[in-house]
Amino acid sequence: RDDLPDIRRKDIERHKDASTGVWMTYRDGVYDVTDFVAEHPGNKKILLAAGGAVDGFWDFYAIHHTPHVYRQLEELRIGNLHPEDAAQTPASNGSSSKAFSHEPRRAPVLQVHSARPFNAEPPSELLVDDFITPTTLFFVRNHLPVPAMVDSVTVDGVGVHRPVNMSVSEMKTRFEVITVTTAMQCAGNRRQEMDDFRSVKGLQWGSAAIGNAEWTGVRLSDVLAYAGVREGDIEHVIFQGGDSDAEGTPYEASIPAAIALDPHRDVLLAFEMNGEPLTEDHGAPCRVIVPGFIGARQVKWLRRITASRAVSESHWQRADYKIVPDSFNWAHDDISEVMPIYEYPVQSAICEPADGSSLDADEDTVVVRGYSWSGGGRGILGVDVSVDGGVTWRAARLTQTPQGVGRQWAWTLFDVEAAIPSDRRGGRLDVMCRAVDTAHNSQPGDIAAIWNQRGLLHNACHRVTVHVPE
Ligand code: HEM
Ligand code: MTE
Ligand code: MO
Repeated sequence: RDDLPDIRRKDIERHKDASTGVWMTYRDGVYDVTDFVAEHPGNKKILLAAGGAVDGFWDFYAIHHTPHVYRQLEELRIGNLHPEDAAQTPASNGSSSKAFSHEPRRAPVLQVHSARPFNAEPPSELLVDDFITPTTLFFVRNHLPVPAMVDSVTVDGVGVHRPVNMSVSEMKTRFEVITVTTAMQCAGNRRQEMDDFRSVKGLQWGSAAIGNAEWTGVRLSDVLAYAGVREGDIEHVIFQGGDSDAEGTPYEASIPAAIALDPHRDVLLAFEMNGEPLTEDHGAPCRVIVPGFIGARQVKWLRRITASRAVSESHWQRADYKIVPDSFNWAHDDISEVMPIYEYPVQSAICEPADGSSLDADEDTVVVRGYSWSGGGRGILGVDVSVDGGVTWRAARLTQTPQGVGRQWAWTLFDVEAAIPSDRRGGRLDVMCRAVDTAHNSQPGDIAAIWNQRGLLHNACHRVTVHVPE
């Protein structure tokens, strides 16, 4: 960046607020983040680094160490840190090694989007080999470092007559233990495709930030009834995780009380995944499972359940996991007024063939396989597949397990074998899929209609291109 001026540290220190503009450094770059502050996905935390270096903060908030964030940062560059000052800036404050001391071993097969905190998804071709996703292949989405294990969950808040503080073994003896098969999908699944269309802010998830598992635990509705909580007294139930940020603020999310108290919604305090105790990455020893909701509400490392009249105060409930349209102005509009996302809409994606792959020369058909799912317990009625870019469609064969009306929590896998049109030899096939759920909702045809600033709920028709040999 030879074209940019050298700037002294003492000049940068004078730019700490809106009146002077907000400047920060990263390594030897100087950035003017004045306009970016309001729309920063991590909220006002960014101001902790106002007039100084972000390097030490990013040791802990290491989610920033991605090419995607570096690219956004470079767009804000105004200069280079003067070489004499650069020599004196400590590169790191070492806070990361302590915070990340509980990270478990992970399967090498996962494709890592952020190493600290750990965020990774399996290769999508492997995702649909099994109806039940093996735990080692299940995507991991951690906002914060994995916490030390603590085996105790408390229940408190409005209307709680009998405060509860129990371990997993006490849960098992006091309440009925049930197993529910449900898919879980991150609201950021398929964000990368939306980013390709037009830039969005967030981790660049492919289409495998989803999995389908068997979760064993006790009903939240039983636990709340035991504590004395009654419908009518409260509006929301807040879940607090054991993981917390650099200032000690824990991960938290909430769900509407009507969902939490309804036994038919199968909301669980789960301690097993696929018949084994929860692993560290998936929330050991106990997490919340809210079938049909986005992953963000399904709090891992559960420590505390609070019956409440209001939604959780957390950043992830109030300022993130919301659909922020193009027209939203971060400086003037109030993000806390925007409806939080709970249920996921209808989704499907092709896992095989992989995008950009080549078919075998001697094949005259192509096998297309993938997953489909809808939130809110809506099942999948059908999945149509096109191999000619959406001109003609055929129904795929479905693999699903019946779970009852309004409780179709598990995903539906699909497959179809289609003839390769002879005019495609030596060219490309444009493969698409489109699911319809039991409420007859279908997926939008194009990304433009649903594009949003944080790249959430990307459920437009999935499309892959494959090469056909001569
Ligand atoms: C989240 C960019 C500075 C704290 C994010 C995300 C982006 C971003 C793109 C979204 C990540 C995701 O959801 O996947 C930037 C840029 C910065 C900056 C371009 C330029 C200076 C900072 C600083 C701090 C900070 C200095 C702290 C002192 C956070 C936090 C989150 C976040 C706490 C939320 C993480 C989460 O949801 O788990 N930032 N950031 N950021 N950022 Fe920054
Ligand atoms: N719970 C806590 N305590 N901390 C987190 O960072 N991430 C949430 C949710 N629960 C998270 C959490 C998000 S955004 C998702 S998508 C799911 O966990 C992912 O669950 P998994 O990592 O078991 O796949
Ligand atoms: Mo998520």
